[in-house]
Amino acid sequence: MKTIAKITLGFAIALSATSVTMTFASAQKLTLYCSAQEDWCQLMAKGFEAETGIKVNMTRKSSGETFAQIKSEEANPKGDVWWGGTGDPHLQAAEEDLSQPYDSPMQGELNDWALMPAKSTGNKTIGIYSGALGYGYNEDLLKKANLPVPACWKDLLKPEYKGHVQMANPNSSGTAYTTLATIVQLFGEDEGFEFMKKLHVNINQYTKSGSAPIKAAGRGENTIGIVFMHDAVKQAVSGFPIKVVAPCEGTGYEIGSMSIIKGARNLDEAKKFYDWALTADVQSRALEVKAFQVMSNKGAKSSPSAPDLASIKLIDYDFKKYGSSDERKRLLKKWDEEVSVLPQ
Ligand code: S7P
Repeated sequence: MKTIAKITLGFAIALSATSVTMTFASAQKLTLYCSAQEDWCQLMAKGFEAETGIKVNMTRKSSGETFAQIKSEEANPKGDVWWGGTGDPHLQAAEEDLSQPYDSPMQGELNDWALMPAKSTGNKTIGIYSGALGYGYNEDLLKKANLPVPACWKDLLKPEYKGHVQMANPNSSGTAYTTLATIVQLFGEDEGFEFMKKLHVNINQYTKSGSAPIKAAGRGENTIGIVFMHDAVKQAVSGFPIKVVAPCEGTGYEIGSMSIIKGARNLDEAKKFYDWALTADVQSRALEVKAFQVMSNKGAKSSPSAPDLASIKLIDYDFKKYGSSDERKRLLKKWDEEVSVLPQ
């Protein structure tokens, strides 16, 4: 009897240990909101899953759209980590208490610029890459339409470019919000909005995603796309007839960022992903998908094809102001009311 009891007890312990293990294993998951390019998002999700066994449920949306989603889920957060996308909406999320602090042990390996968002928000967001804004054009289409080669922001206002320029909508796209904030910082608010109104006349379409205008140019469906320069380089090195322009007046830039969502259901996994995403090895893999941003880890590899930020005339982009909730809302409202409604 004693032996049977012992065996039964042992079996029960083994069973409950198995079910504990199974429960633990099934809890290993991560919901990732990704605002970089789709192929890079896939690479990150699959790479993390393969290395850790943690199941990743990834959704790709533009920066402004992801911000809006996180805001709408505030009472019942569904995402764990928001990776990629321009820094301004990440800063806004931090200010609106939608993200939570994490002091990653990886911070010591990062460039100073990547730590700026962390310092200004009490570690609620951190830089993962940086890149300059500019535009690209399809050389063949430009020649065919007998158009001059543009070199400056103001060139894009020329009447001959009517219907030839594309950019994203700044409400959905971080790239386009960076464009709006850059133009306002370069020319001042009044002149900047006059610029946006004149540009509107030449715009053939406001896309949802920031890089769509240059992808369309690559396919020969659009002539000039206002995008981050690295997104234009990606098209050029992929064999499309795209030329990249760093506008002569100077230009803004992004600090692409990452945040842990407040109330993350899988906090341990979120922190694990966060640390992993900041390693030199993982950041170097960006080159596999031709993502030519400057990475935040000092040891990450870069490509000779990547735009050289040191040789581009960069403005002193005011992240504190243009990443603040009030300013972002105010500028977007003003663009909606004063620019987007104008006839073309
Ligand atoms: O990954 C390329 C990139 O340009 O995409 C991000 C961008 O914000 C996502 O697209 P939206 O403009 O539609 O938000 C940039 O952060 C990044 O450099």
